[in-house]
Amino acid sequence: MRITVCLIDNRPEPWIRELRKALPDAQIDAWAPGAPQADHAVVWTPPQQMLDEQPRLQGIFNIGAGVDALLKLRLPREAKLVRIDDGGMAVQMAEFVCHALIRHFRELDCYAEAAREGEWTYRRPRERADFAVGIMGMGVLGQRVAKAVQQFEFPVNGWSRTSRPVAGVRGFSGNEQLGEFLAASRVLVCLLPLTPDTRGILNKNTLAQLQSGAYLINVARGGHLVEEDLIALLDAGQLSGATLDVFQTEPLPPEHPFWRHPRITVTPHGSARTLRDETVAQIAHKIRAMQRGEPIAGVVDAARGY
Ligand code: NDP
Ligand code: OXD
Repeated sequence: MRITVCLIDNRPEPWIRELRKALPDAQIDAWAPGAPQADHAVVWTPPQQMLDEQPRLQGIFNIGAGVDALLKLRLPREAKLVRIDDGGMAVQMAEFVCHALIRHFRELDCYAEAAREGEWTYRRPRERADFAVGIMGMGVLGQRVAKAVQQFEFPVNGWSRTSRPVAGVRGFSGNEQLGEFLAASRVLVCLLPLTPDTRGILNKNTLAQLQSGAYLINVARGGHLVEEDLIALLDAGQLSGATLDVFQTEPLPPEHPFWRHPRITVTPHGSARTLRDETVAQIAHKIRAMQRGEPIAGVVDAARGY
């Protein structure tokens, strides 16, 4: 079995070293133009040339959860496209979202500002019942985030494409229930995949349906947010702030207004990083299962877009 590794923006050597340990019988090498035909590929944003030169791939293993970049490419017809399921990202996402939520709810930025002035002042306690958290996308990451948020006793709403009953979460599904979901939420967390149906879903019409003074946490993809609409809603006082981990253009250009907006917190697409050991173990497990002809989890449905 031959595996080719093509990781743009990542050094392939440590991945190859770990993959060789996990799959000692396989021939595993970094992809370069003209590389021999492989059975499987381990990829992150590969060039079209790589896929065109590897028409007999059986599995294309993305080292992340989101496959939006891959689905823009022409893929070998028979290959299964496989995403990472959790792989250590879900707990990171849960801690990141809880941190942003609690920082907003407990007004920790106001305390930090007061401390800089040497002021000993209290903020009035706020009712957590007034801060319902709406999670868009109740998949692997959304469900883990919901569980963590529930631990802090915030009301939780979940929105998905199909109905996903989760204990303690008020569930909404489909476009017909989007308005109701938004109207019931004050803190909005986006954990949707980027697909033709979800591109631009965070816009002036949807964000304006949130409860007054709403807060946005976008940890999914920059393409979900219409960036100028967010700035207009913040400046009009309709939204109270946002934590953004993902952007239309990454890295976020130095002149972008998000960097300097007083109510926007920017992080560099790091809310949940791919962990190499977990990811390699998951990919090796799935490749072995495929060799035995067994079904595997995390196969992307290209027509659905995730
Ligand atoms: P999953 O595929 O497990 O879950 C996706 C969820 O979104 C599902 O609940 C699905 O509904 C729902 N969904 C999809 N399309 C729609 C739609 N049109 N309307 C309503 N709901 C919809 O994905 P993950 O939880 O693993 O990951 C989510 C995204 O998070 C990734 O695609 C990626 O873009 C992003 N991500 C960001 C990271 C970062 O560092 N910032 C790190 C990792 C991931 P249903 O349940 O009905 O199928
Ligand atoms: C992912 C990401 O999709 O890191 O896994 O954004």
